[in-house]
Amino acid sequence: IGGAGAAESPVVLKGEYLNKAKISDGGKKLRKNWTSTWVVLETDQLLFYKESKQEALTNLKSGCRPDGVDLCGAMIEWTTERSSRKNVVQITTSSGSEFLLQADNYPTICKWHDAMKRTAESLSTN
Ligand code: I3P
Repeated sequence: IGGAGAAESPVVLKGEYLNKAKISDGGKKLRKNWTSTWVVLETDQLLFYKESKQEALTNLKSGCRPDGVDLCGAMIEWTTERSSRKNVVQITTSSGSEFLLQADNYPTICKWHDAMKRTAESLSTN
């Protein structure tokens, strides 16, 4: 089907740096490693880039896909148990992988929590 933009979905929230930690992969626990990540929310998935400029580069190269999380069937919830940090959102995917997203600024992370939750809900009711 081709074309650089073929696989892209509309952006719901533009890129922003958030702290991210993947804590389990398909049910297998991972060692937590927080990293600053450029996060973009699309209508059906959450994309992770190392840096903001990587988003533009990836979009130019067809066939090059960033790391992402399929939000269909995902659970989005606040957690105070999975981290000692404040403002932590947990994403549990349908395949059983778990991610934490965090920002020190509460309004920032709140905006991401609400948008991801709405996106996941819209996908599961389709
Ligand atoms: C982890 C590191 C994380 C911490 C995590 C530690 O240690 O300090 O920042 O998570 O806590 O295990 P290490 O670098 O040795 O792997 P939080 O900052 O989210 O608390 P945890 O094991 O309780 O998840």
